[in-house]
Amino acid sequence: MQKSPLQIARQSYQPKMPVALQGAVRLVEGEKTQSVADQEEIKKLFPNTYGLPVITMEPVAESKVESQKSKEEPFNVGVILSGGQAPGGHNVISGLFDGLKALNPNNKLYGFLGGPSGLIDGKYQELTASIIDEYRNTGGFDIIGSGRTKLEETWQFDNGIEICKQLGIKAVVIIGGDDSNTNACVLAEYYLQKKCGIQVIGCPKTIDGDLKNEMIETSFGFDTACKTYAELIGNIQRDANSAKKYWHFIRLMGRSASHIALECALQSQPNICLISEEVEAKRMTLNDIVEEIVKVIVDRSNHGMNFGTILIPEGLIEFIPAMRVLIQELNDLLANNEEFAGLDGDDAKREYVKSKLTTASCELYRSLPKGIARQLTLDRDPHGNVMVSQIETEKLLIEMVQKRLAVLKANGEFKGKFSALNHFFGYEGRCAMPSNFDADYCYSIGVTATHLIAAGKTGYMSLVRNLTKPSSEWIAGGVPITMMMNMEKRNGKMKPVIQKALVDLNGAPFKYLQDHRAKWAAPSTNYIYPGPIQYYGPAEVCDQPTRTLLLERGK
Ligand code: FBP
Repeated sequence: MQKSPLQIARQSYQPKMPVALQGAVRLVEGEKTQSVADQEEIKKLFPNTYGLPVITMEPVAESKVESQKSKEEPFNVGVILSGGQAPGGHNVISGLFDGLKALNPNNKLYGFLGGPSGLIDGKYQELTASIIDEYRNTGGFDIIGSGRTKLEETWQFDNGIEICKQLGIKAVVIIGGDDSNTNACVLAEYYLQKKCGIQVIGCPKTIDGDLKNEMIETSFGFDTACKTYAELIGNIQRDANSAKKYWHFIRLMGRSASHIALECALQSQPNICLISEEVEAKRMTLNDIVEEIVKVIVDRSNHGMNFGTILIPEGLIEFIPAMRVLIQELNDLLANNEEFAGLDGDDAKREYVKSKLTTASCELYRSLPKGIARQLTLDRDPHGNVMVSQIETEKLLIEMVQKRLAVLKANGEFKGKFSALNHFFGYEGRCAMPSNFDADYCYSIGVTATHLIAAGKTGYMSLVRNLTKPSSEWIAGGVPITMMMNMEKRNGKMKPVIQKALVDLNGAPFKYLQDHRAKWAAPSTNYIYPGPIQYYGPAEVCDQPTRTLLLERGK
C-alpha cells in the first residue's frame, strides 16, 4: 500500500507515556465508590460491580520487574471498537498489544470485527505485530472495523462466552462512548454473575467530548477532531475576511453536547457560536435564535461587513425546549414501531405522525419545513436516539434568517446584502491522523487496560488523567464504570446509563466564550487562524491539549 511521507514518519513515532507505565506497575486501590445518582437502583442492578474502588497505578522498582514478568501466565484478550470513529483508536489497540506482549510474549490479542456484532457472531482476527505496525499512530478504525450493534440481550452475552472460551480469551476490551461503556458494564456484571471468568474493560472514546466526569478528563478523539475542524473554520474565516461576501453557517458534529462547537470557537473566535445547553437554559425558541443571529448580521452590515461565521452545534434542535418535547414524543412513538416502518411514502408517514402527536407538538411539527420534519422521523440509532447528524439545522437557520432579513429590508431596517453558505463538519475529523496528544493518550489508555486485565479487574474503565501536565506526569489507573451511572429514560423505559456530560454553563470554557463573544460578534475582525495539526516541532505547537481541557483545569 502506498503511503505519504507523513504516514511513513508517523509509523515510527513512539507515543510518550507516563512514568508510571514505563515499567512494571502496582495497582493501588482507593476508597469505595458510589454512582453519581440513583445509588439504590444502580446498586440493585449491579450487585457485583457496584462500589468498587478507584485504582491508581504506581511504578514498581526495577529489581522487581523481572520477577513479576516471569509470574505472568500467558492469556488472550479480545478487543472491540464500538460506535463512531475517533482519532486514536488504533493507538489504544497498539498500546494494548504492546502492553500484553511486554507482560508475556505469548499473550495474544484478538480483534472482533465490525464492532460488538463481531463478538456475537464470532467474527474475529488475531492481531499480530505486522498488522499492528501498519496501524500505529493512524486515524480510523479500519484495523478491525466498528459498528453500533447494542450488546444488551443475554443471548448475545452467552454467544460472547462461547467465542471467548473457544479462543481462550480472559478479557474483552470495549472501546466506545457512553452507551457502549454502559453496555460494557452490563456485560461485566453478567459475566460475574455467570462466574465464567471473563473480564470486561472499557475505554473512553468519542469525538463528542461528552464522556467525561470527575475522573475521566476527556474522551479520546476530541482533541484531534476539534483541531481539524478549527483549522477548517480558520481557513473559512480567512476566506470570508478576504472575499467579504459570505456568511458561513457551519454545523459541527457532537450529537447532543456542544463541546466541539465550543472548543472550535475558543480556537478560532467566530462571530457567533450557538451553545445548545444555553439555548435550553434560557428556554429560547427557534425565533429567538434567529433574532440573535439577525442582530449581529445587521450590525456588521451597517459597517459594511456583509460576511461572518456562525458555529452551530449538531444537537441544537433537540435543546430548543418545544423541539425537545416533539423529539421525545417521536422517539417514544417510533421506537420499534413496525406499523410506521411499514407505511408507504413520506406523506403517509407524515400523516401517521401528526395523528399521534400531542396538539402542541403537532403544531410545531407542521410549522417546520417538510424536509426538516422528515429528517426528524428518520431511523433511530440502535440506542433509540434521533440521528442528529442527519438534521440540517444550518439550512433551517439560513432559511429563517433570510426570511427575517427580507422583512427588515422591506421596512428599511436592513440595507446590506446577505449571501449564506452552509457547511457540516463531522466526518472530516473523525478519522484524522491523531494529534500527538491523542496518539500519546490513547496508547497509554491501551497499556493501562492491559494492567487492569492482568490484575483480574472487571467493570472498570481504563483511566489516564492529569492531562494538562506533560505526558510523563500523567496518572494511570481504573475507574469503576458504575461510578458514572444514573437512571435515564431510553426507548421509553428507565435504564442505567453513564451520565452524559453536557457543556457546563458555569464552567470556565463557556464563561470564556460568554466574556468574549460580544467582541467577536462586533463589526471588527478578531478571527484566529489555528492552522493544521503539527506533529513535529516545539511542544507549544505540537503537544497542546484542547482549550477546553486547559480552561477546565484552571490554565
Ligand atoms: P460516538 O458517540 O459513537 O463516538 O459517535 C459520535 C458521532 O460522530 C456523533 O458526533 C454523530 O452524531 C454520530 O457519531 C454520527 O453517527 P454515524 O457515524 O452513525 O453517522
